[in-house]
Amino acid sequence: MPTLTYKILAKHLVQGELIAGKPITIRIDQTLTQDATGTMAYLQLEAMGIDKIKTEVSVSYVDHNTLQSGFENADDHRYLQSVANKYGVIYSRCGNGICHQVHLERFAKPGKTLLGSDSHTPTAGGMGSLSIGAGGLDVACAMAGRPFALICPKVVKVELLGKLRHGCSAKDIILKVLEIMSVKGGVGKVIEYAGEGIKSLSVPERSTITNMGAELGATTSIFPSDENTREFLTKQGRSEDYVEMKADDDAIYDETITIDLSTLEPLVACPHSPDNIKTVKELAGLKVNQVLIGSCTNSSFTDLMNVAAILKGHKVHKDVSLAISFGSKQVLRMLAENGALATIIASGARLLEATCGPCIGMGQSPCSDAISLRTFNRNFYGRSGTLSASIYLVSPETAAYSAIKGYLCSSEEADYERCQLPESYLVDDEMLVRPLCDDKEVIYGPNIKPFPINRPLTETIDKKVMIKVPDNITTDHIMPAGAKILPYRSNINKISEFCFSQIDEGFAKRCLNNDGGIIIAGENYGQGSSREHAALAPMHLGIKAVIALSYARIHRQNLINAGLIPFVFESRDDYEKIDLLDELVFEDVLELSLDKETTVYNKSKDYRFKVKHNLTEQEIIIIRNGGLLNTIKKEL
Ligand code: MIC
Ligand code: SF4
Repeated sequence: MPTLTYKILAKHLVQGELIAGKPITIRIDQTLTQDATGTMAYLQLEAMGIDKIKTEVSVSYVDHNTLQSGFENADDHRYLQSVANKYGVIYSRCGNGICHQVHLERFAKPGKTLLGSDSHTPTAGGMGSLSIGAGGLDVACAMAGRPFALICPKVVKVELLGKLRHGCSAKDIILKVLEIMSVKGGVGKVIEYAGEGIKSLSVPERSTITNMGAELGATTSIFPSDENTREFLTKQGRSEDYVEMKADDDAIYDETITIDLSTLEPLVACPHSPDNIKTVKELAGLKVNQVLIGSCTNSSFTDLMNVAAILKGHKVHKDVSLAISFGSKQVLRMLAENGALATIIASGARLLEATCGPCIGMGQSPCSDAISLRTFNRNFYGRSGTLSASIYLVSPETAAYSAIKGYLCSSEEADYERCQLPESYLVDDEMLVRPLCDDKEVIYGPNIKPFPINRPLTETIDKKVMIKVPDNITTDHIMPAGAKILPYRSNINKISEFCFSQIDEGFAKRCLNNDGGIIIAGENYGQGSSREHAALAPMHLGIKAVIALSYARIHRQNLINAGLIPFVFESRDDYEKIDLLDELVFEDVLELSLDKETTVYNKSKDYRFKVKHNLTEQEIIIIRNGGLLNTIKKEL
């Protein structure tokens, strides 16, 4: 009776019972890191004192911090290459492609577990791999051979029926799921796709869906592996990696959602949330300034062939800047060789590297008040680098057709044939550097600072509220990215200056003037990325605890790993009553135990309220030690 998720979990279970809601640990077969989270992860790995990684495959990708307007990013790349060589990690050179796209093409395997220091690691779920995003420290631990701790998830079945109509695509399916479930609907759940409808979806299309499943807050999303998976792997020259993986026919799910693909129409996620869904028709005619195609969601060979087919014989509208980034060197080279790239160039599109690029604000910030259509997965406030811009998320087909027209319009009207998988993919692994594990030194640059370590919990917390934020605050609000800030990812002292800067410029200074404090937040605090920096920077600024109505999974774990307690309010009333700079005393925080709540005294307003912590036994130990790295060092 097991679901596909529970079959893979059972095979990898190290501790605990497979009962939804209970803590478990699982063995990790593969890991991936990218450069913006990777430097921290490898500094942490170095601190663990192992000789060589213990996973089947670990790959270090360089795809985020690729704009080199100073020495910092290039120094990070050099460090990553040298440390990968030492510990046995494969290094994917800058230009080889976006981590998730390359991992899908070259490494992901059905039935395996993959842990990645990037929230879109579930991309490989399109292949039938149980792929989970986590903070860099958790990934470092997995590389060192430690099992990964998680809460055993509930499983939601999304049953797909029918076939997509002309002009619709996989992106419209995940936008529909987001409309149904919302950005917090997936917390504590794995989304498992099933039904007749999946037969018409190729692995890259399935991966668009599992990729953007991260925006549901889900632990991960997964498709079964079947003949389409075999076809993709065979065309990638990896037929031996195929195994069939599927749920039992009588599998029992916690929830079921049914979507008839033939009823879908092109959809769009409106500012500033991926679940703010409308139909393209509802917004048709909206004048567009910028169109960006690419990112780990929509940059496969088939996606870009569909784009080329729509652009063929047309010019990009004179008022629109269309820029395209390619998922991988494989995709780019195949388009170059089959002529599609020439079509794209002829249309007037701007060509970008095979990297994340504008998705993480590395260039292409749009003009003031711009309307920007993107095939990406996130349209969080400020992420584009232009605070006044409005970002709309659409399929590659809608994006390409709208770029020609100059306004948002439905790709149902575009004249093109949906592209099928190629005869075979062009396999060239030359940009994957195999590690020699020799004695070559690890090279650090001057911007690479040691990993910050918290202190064990020894005092009662008596601090002021440094910021109070509403529901659905993203890690992009907490620790913004973009070309100006990302070069400091290896330097927590420097990057901390930018903490919350897009919504509260005075936050960092206020923390320094008050010797740290407390963060007050609403529901789904820390949704979005896996960046540990959203926990490390507040910790560095002296934040001792967060009290929120609820948390996103990865951010909650990153807070605990950094030694910060993610307290939970018992009611929204308690949240409402607190104001900026209120002084809060956590009276029995030193007695942290599984069943105990903590009483908080609001000294400024003279009343008490209770907060929960929902920590597991192991998490309590981590908090007491001042974080996961301290705990591991103690164990060693
Ligand atoms: C993102 O899409 O937000 C990122 C940039 O890929 C992050 C990782 C990071 O902040 O480095 C993610 O998704 O985890
Ligand atoms: Fe890169 Fe964007 Fe994907 Fe994050 S979401 S991994 S920034 S392409």
